[in-house]
Amino acid sequence: MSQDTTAATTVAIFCKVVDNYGDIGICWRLARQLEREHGSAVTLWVDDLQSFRRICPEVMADADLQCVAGVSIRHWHGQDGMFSREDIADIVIEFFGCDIPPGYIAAMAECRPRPVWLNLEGLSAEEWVEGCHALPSMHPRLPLTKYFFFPGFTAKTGGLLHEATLEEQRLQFQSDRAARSDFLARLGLTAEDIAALKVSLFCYPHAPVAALFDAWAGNDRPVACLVPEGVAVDAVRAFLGADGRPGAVRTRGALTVRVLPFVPQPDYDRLLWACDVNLVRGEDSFVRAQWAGKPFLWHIYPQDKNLHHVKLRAFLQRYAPDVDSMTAMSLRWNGATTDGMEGQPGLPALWAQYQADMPKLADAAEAWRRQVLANGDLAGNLLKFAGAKRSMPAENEV
Ligand code: TRH
Repeated sequence: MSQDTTAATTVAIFCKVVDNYGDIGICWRLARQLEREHGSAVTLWVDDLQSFRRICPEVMADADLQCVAGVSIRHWHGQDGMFSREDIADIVIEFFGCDIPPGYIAAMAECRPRPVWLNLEGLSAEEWVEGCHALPSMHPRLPLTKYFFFPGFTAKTGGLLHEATLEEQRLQFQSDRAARSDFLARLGLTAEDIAALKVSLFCYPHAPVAALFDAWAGNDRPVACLVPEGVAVDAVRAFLGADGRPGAVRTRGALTVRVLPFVPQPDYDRLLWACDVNLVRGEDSFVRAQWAGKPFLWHIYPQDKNLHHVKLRAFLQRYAPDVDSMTAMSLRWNGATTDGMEGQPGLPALWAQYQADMPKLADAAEAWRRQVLANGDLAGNLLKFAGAKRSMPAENEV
């Protein structure tokens, strides 16, 4: 553990990939930002380098130790028992309660001062989050305290990940028509696709994609649906009449469905900035869509007993609550309502209203971004929190 006060703060992030790309997507974004903007020396421990490689192709899937973008990446696979005091970072972050190695925890307890230990939680707009953010939890045996750090949308939470130059990059890209067209053309889009209403589609397999395709096929203006390889596989195959390989494309009525390659994380941002509407999912793409300044629809990660519908409604109550079509379309997209339920119109009518409200939703996106960023960004808030705890070591050592 670094004792020299002039040395960079060391940060260790532990990430277990539960499924998909959100776990590593969030940890990688946080790691890079801490290194680049705050000069922290970051080690990212991750158990699944294959998933990591999909969002960051520079990552080697078979290296125990590598350095990418200034971040040390360690393949985490049962290295318990090999940690000493010198290995321990000043700030230790476990993502989503991923149980860091007992040997690492034991070495943490040996350090003076003790590291600040945080459990970075999942994102929810529910009110209880404000009461739980920053709560301490004592280790049952060792003199260590772990703090819950919750991302969120209000000043009483840790905020959201947002890089310092993101807004500038987005505005530059969105105001440069040639750069946008070049980017889309490199992904295989034709001039017709670029002129159409461009929708990026990223959702879980149970989304009513086939029904939305039908609605778009009958739309009053052409729609180009851009779907990364591996997403909505069944509906895309049914629409194309073939497997959804990158480059595969088919037009029916007003709708063209085009399969894109799964792109590296920075290009995914550009895709969101270049599209007119973004259908996103999980946590990280959901947050990125909020920074894109465009209308979006969230397909939330499913939970038992439809708990995710509670989370979805909590978000919708905060985000553009006066635009009814956003709520109606979001609930339908997530199976929280069905056609005809609660007097709901069918999906084509819901979409038509949503499309008509897109200018209002673009304004709402800008207002939302300003409102949320007034609370600072997650990486900065996290360092501030850890800094305050480090200056009161006694609290950590009870
Ligand atoms: O992939 P997700 O569904 O991930 C997660 C996990 O399932 C996780 O266990 C769960 O806790 C969480 O959802 C709620 O969705 P998410 O969070 O949007 O992460 C996707 C990441 O993949 C994000 O960092 C953006 C990135 N991405 C690319 O880099 N390129 C692409 O082409 C696409 C489509 C996504």
